[in-house]
Amino acid sequence: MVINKISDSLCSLQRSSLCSVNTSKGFEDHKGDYFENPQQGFWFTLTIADVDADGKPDIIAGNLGTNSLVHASDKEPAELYYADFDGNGSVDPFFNYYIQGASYPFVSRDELNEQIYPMRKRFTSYKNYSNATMKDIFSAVDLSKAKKLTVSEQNTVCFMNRNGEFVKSALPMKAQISVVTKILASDLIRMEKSTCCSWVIIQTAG
Ligand SMILES: [Ca+2]
Ligand SMILES: [Ca+2]
Repeated sequence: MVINKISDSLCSLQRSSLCSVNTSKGFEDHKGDYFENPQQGFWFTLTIADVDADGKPDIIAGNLGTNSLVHASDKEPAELYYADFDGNGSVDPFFNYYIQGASYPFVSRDELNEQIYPMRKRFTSYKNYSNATMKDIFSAVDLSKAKKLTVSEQNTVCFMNRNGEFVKSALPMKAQISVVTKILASDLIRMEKSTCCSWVIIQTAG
């Protein structure tokens, strides 16, 4: 199926789903119809524009950018484990990302101890927490029971529509300096003569 009308679809901000289709049964996840691989990013905003003026709508997706302590890639994804680890009735989320080949929790020792009180006995000093990974904090059984979200793309990107399949390419470095929360796509130079999008303006969180 070739997408000619993006308005038939809903582009989602869910981390692992970028395209849901409004069907008679409700919205269904159809990303597999349009994307070669799951596109797992920190998606903050999506804009539809015919970037190459071929008559087919393309997708510009705002993301975290690369100027961040957090790094995510296919080989070293950022992960969010969440479960009620201490059984007190509230969900405990733990975000992790890779540093020099090992994935460490984002939270500080103080934040961990505040979230899960019994951890005070396990990590009695900042030093013994400094190199702790998720496997040091939680048992394999606890982690296997937890749910997990994964991010492997942090660039703000453009998905070019190639006969109904969207092919990803990262925007230039200037678009990666911070979180992209808003995107304006328009041909600001030749607006009356062409529908081609020659400019993409982004608004960053900073
Ligand atoms: Ca296009
Ligand atoms: Ca809890």
